[in-house]
Amino acid sequence: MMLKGGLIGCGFFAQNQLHAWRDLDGVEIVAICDRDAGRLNATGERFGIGRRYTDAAEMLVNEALDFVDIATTAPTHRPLVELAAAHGRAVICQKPFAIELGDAEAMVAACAKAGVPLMVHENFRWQTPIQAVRRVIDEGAIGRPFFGRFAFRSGFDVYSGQPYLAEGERFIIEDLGIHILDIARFVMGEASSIACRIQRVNPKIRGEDVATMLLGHGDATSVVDCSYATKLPVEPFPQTLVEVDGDRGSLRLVEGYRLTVHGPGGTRELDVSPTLLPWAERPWHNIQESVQAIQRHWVECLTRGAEPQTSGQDNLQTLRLVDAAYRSARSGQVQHLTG
Ligand code: NAD
Ligand code: 89V
Repeated sequence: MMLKGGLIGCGFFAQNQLHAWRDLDGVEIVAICDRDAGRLNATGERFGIGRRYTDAAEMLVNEALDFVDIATTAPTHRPLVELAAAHGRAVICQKPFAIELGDAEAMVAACAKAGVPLMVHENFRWQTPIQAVRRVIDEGAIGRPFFGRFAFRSGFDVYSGQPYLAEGERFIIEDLGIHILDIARFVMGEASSIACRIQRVNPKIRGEDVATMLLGHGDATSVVDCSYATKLPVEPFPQTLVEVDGDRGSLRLVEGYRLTVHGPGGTRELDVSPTLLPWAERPWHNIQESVQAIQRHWVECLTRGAEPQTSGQDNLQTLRLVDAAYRSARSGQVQHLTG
């Protein structure tokens, strides 16, 4: 069966999603939409997609879609997700799913009421090195994790490709920390508390570009630290470096996609480099490969009727951490999560 999708938002990141869709079996993007006709047509020409709309509502009325892929920025997510749900279409929505938790809860409720699957495009956990870390833990190679560190420290210029990142009152937790918090949940399990400090080092941007967070995951602890103000001799963008200590060993994922696993059986060095897909470019290839992986997961879930890993419901928990991190940074108090 060939699933038919319609993509809304033909901007910077959607190009990766369209490349990935084109290379996946069993799925085809049959229509695209952007309210900017120039971007719409340039993207349509690039990917050979003739059915083009500047109005999402019109696309939903005219096209027989199995799903809608929303690749716009957060302020438009809720109206677009609700539109897709009202038409009974399955939905993928880019991160950040919402800025306000209430909007995220409303989207989850709208899709549940319409009986349509909803997945947040939270792709960082699908990166090859992160999957390798989780596999090592699942195999029991280091025993029960009691400490984790998830570090994304970089000086890469993200602002030229995504100018809006420099303009918002909030920046690094909302845009990037959200991925790293999701990785911490994926590796260490659900978090029950968070404390956070933020800094703005780059005076040319509006929001915070450094965030340091301490999480409790039951008995285990993790540190999630993010920075776009870190100048290093070798620029690691977009790698998340990981340390996990378990009661029988440890793992270290270091720059250059090298994973060292130490346990009762000895020490192993693994190369966990992402594949450079034919359409990808360094250093983005790590993220680009994860886009293909999460979209493959979506096709498998829709085909089997299974719940995607990063369903809307699941992503509420990551968003609660983001929200609590900002509250902690404001108040100086540890925030405890429920639910
Ligand atoms: P962008 O501004 O380059 O593109 C968004 C596009 O959506 C624009 O072309 C705009 O005209 C269009 N649009 C907005 N509202 C619309 C509407 N109602 N109907 C039709 N078109 C509409 O943004 P971007 O940098 O591509 O980011 C998009 C999203 O992707 C953001 O939420 C961002 O956080 C996310 N993102 C995710 C990753 C990742 O690894 N998952 C990486 C980068 C960006
Ligand atoms: O993945 C993202 O959401 C991007 C970036 C890696 C630049 O932070 O915005």
